[in-house]
Amino acid sequence: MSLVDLRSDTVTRPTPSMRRAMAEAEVGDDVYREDPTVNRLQARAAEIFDREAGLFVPSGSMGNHAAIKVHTHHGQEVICEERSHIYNYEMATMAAVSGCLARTVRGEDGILGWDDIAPALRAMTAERAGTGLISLENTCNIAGGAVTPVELAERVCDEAHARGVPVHLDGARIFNAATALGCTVGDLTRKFDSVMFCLSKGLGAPVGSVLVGSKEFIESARRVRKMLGGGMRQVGILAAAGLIALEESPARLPEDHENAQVLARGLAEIPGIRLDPAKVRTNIVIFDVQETGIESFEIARRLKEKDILANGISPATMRMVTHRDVDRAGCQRALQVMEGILAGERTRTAVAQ
Ligand code: TLP
Repeated sequence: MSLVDLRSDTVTRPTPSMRRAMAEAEVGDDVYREDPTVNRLQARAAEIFDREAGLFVPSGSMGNHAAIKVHTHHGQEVICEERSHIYNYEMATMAAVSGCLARTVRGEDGILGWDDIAPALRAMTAERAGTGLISLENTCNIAGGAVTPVELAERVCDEAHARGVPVHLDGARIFNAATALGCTVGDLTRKFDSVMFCLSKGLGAPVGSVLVGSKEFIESARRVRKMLGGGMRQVGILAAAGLIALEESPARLPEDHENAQVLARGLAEIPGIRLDPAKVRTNIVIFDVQETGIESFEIARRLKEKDILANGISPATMRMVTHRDVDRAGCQRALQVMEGILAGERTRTAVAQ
């Protein structure tokens, strides 16, 4: 039986049409801006997001780093959600590369509104370097793919701009957010100063992310990309897959969201697992396993023995992510295996008592 890989939506393999486009891609040296396929991808991304320019970057992390570096200067603070990717999973780059301090704030379900952010703002004074940037994440990964609504994001941008503070969006999964809200990514991101979105998550490309913003911002981000070692050469072979991901994949995201619902409803019925399926609106399911009596990492190990891959994200919580390479039957099999493992554990503990 084949492996059901629910560790992340980053695990998808390129489709036959992506591989064909990669093989046939027209290429040039992108550091000289001469790769026609990269140029097409950047222009198309800018058009979809209604921005002046786009920049192809090797990873979401590099897109976020470039944005933070351009928007801030050393010693400033970056306001972000406590569970955000830029704070927890990017090798402290905001400190190491941009010299910034994260000022974290907890938002209900990972969603930051202006009322959460306002108390964390710091003006520049004799003792304080001040807030250089606010960064939102939509969907919020570790809060279970939570979706920030348009009005909430726009108010954050308006209030921040009124105070001269730029706002960046880590939109690694912004197409999932737009799918859940039934709007376009343009509608959802119009007021942000910069947006990073990933081609290599729900959209299924093998590599790459795009940063979009004003011409001036993208020019600066291009220099930071080079500084970080992200100046690539005949990279049209990757951009070609990215273009297909961008054009074809958003339409199939509802399927991933429905599969995540199937997982969420099934998991919620298993004794010891806690989650609210109503809160699962996109492709990420985060659940609490504390009452099962087994740590998440051990559950992940036992799942793997049965060809189901999922990640523990803390001893008490696990994550399952749906994507193009896992279907409904795979999700159902994951549920059966999970049920079996936990039922076996309950019997074992009952016998031992
Ligand atoms: N997320 C990965 C892991 O790093 C946790 C995953 O499997 O979900 N922003 C957000 C919200 C992300 O979830 C990720 C990756 C990134 C940025 C970084 O993207 P990459 O991995 O391309 O650097």
